[in-house]
Amino acid sequence: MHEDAFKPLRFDPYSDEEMRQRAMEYFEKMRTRRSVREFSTRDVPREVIENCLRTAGSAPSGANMQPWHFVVISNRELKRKIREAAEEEERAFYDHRAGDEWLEALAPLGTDAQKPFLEDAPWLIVVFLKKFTFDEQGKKHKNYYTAESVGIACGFLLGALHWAGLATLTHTPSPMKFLNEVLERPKTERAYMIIPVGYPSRDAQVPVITKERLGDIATFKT
Ligand code: IYR
Repeated sequence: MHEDAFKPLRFDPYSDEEMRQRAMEYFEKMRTRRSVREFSTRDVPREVIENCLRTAGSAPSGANMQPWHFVVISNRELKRKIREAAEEEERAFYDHRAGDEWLEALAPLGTDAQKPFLEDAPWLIVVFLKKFTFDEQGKKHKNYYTAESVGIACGFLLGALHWAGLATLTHTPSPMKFLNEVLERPKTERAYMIIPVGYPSRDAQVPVITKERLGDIATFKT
């Protein structure tokens, strides 16, 4: 993975006017994304998922180690197994693992231990974080800023899927160790999140939430 060579950067700036327009358009698109928990079983072409994963794979990462692996599942039996194992963890979470404060914070989302979307969504993308990379000689290399890198790749992926017109959820049953077993991934990888992908069911509902305003999330020093 040694890339010591350099090449000129191709960079074609837009005019200020185009840039203003594009920034606004992107915001208007991305602000319509919602986490969906009620999925239709309608199929999504594999090629669309593949290209969104290519976008995820283009994300920046610590020392360009690309410390991610995506397991992409449409197999019914695997989805059923994942749902079963996830619901078992979630029952423990909602019964006793989560404190009252956490449950209170979740109450407006209306979530519970039932996770039908893990079977209904046509695709599940399970994102793994690689603490180490093995080179061609089998030598183990430590990866850097893995959590940040995988988070960025997931952001790229969620953006790409939304742009393509698909619904997603960021699902993190805890703990997610069972995914290494079910999906036969090595111990050096840690399941980071499950992203169900597909169409919302016809009658899907989402909680009414608000996002903070720019002045509350950003401070400008000019
Ligand atoms: N993993 C649980 C609980 C949960 C936790 C957070 I933080 C959320 O934003 C949503 C849910 C579940 O999926 O139900």
